[in-house]
Amino acid sequence: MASPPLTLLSATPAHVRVPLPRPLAVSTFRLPAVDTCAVTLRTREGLKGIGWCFAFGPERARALMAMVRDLFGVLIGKDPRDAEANWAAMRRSASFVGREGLSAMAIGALDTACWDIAAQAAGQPLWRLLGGTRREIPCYASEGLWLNATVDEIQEEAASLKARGFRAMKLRLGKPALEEDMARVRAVREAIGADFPLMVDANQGWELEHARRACRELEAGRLVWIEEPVDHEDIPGMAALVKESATDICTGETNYGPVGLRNILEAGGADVLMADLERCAGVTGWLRAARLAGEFGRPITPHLFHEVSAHLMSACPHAVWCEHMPWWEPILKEPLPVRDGLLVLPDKPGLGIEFDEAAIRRFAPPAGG
Ligand code: SMN
Ligand code: MG
Repeated sequence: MASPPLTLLSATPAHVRVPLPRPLAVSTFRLPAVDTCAVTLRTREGLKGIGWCFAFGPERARALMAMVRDLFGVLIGKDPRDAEANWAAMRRSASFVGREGLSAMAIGALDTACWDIAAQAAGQPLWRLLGGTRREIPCYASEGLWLNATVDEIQEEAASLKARGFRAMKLRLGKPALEEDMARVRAVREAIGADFPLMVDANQGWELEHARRACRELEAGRLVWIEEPVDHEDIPGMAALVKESATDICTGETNYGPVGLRNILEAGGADVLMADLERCAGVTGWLRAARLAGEFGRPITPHLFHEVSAHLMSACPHAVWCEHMPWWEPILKEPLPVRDGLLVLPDKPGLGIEFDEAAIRRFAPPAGG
């Protein structure tokens, strides 16, 4: 029996300036708050789905809102379950201004909200709709160990993340002197022990020759991976490091799917491919990236958005280590729980999360501000 139709009726984007516990810094940028465009999609039949995207700064969040409104013009009246066709139509429509950048991010939020609705309509959590089998997803703590914290502070933070039950964590590197970075790795290792899984992220802050030296010296740190050692467009540089480094190189979060990620894989520019939900233009694009990584025999790991990414990992046996970044918990009714260091996927249909509308209003920046 054919399932009854679903018809997309409206998209409501909201600008939310989500506060951070404290301003953070990595080697290449600072972030005082997370300017987010939170999107709610509604169908004529009364279903509601959510997605969100973010860019650095309030003006860019407003630009995202405009892109979401504009691209919803492609979706209105469509069935949200026609994911591939809707995704392709939105990307075609964005061709003139470019399918990457803000277009991809806006498409990502809309596509994610469509999948939320599709899974609700099927009466299944998204992970199960996608054929997922894993219910508990390994994750690493990523909120913390920032570059603007002192060595003492990161040592304390590392100990406390471990005490909270996390089974892995990520440290930001990219201080001007390599010796400073090495001291930070040693301090964290002292706090968590030699065998505890530890990733590092240089956030594209190194020149290639510096990265070469760093990769050699960091071998002693027994790291899970070294992330974005050089500029994300320097794919030959990444590929050289993949060949030379004893530690795995992880990259991809800043590159856009599907073209950008294919370029990395074809050049051998990543041991582990990191795919970002919004730069892949949502669930549809992320799953494509995962298939591509599989074809190249590479593991995939998601960037941010763990409330969505964990569902996708469930359906991808070659997906490793979900990044746990609780930035958006203040605007959600309930966080995705971490139990014994594992993200526990919900039983509820859809994504299983909802926006806290009162929080969305509370964190809305003043009009015109
Ligand atoms: C990162 C990305 C975006 C904002 C802050 C930090 C970092 C990560 O590269 O991988 O989490
Ligand atoms: Mg990173």
